[in-house]
Amino acid sequence: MLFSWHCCAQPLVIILYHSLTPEGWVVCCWGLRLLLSTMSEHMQLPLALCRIGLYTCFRALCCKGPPPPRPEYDVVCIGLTGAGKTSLLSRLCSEGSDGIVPTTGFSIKAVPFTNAILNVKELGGADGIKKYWSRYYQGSQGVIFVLDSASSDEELEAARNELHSALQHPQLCTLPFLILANHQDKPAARAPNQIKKYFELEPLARGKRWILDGCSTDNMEAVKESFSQFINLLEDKETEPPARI
Ligand SMILES: Nc1nc2c(ncn2[C@@H]2O[C@H](COP(=O)(O)OP(=O)(O)OP(=O)(O)O)[C@@H](O)[C@H]2O)c(=O)[nH]1
Ligand SMILES: [Mg+2]
Repeated sequence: MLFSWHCCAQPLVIILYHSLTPEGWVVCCWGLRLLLSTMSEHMQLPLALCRIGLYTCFRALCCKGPPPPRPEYDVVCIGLTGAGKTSLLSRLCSEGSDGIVPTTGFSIKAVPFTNAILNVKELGGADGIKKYWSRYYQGSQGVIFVLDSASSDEELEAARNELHSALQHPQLCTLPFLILANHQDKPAARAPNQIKKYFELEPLARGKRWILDGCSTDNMEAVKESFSQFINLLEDKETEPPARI
């Protein structure tokens, strides 16, 4: 190939150089220009496609905008002292559970989930604090009620009364409820179905958005699943699906 180019083209150029008149050179240049423009016309479509492809790749790699913001919901978390509110919320925030002390007053945590962020206001459950719960209900979009499924009958009765008050409170009665029957890892724990019966939730639950799930700090995957269903209820807003207890 190289040999034939040297053999044929080089002498041709030399002959042309020596023999062509100025007019001949003009004709040669014109022919070359025509050849190049014809080539560039044929190349325009593939070049345009390449440009579009490169631009799309560049956009995909470099100009990826921020993900859409997750919706945030303000929810209140109540339940008797020792029910496990702080423990569950701390674990959901990937914080250690060492050194958890009873909540005095209230504490607020932003708990992140894949599709939403819950701004949870936990109200301490000690006797001296419970009476002020209702002062912190305003602005809530949902309620988390945590109870100790292994507590004494007397404590369970107290939890039942608190839940009933919350369900009937004017600022909470229309909101979705997530009821967590915690401490399920303990041998004395009552099953979620027993609690549902004992708490007489069916008559109050009709037509409302409720979830009652058993849980424990030992199985946070199940807790996350309960929260994910609770978030679905929060997202549904006024389109109330049937109660799930
Ligand atoms: N075995 C067991 N212990 C738990 C569970 N959840 C919480 N606890 C323990 O129960 C105790 C009280 O937990 P907290 O998270 O402080 O309870 P709380 O509801 O926040 O209590 P207040 O802040 O006083 O209203 C702690 O010693 C926890 O380790 C659980 O699911 N199983
Ligand atoms: Mg607490």
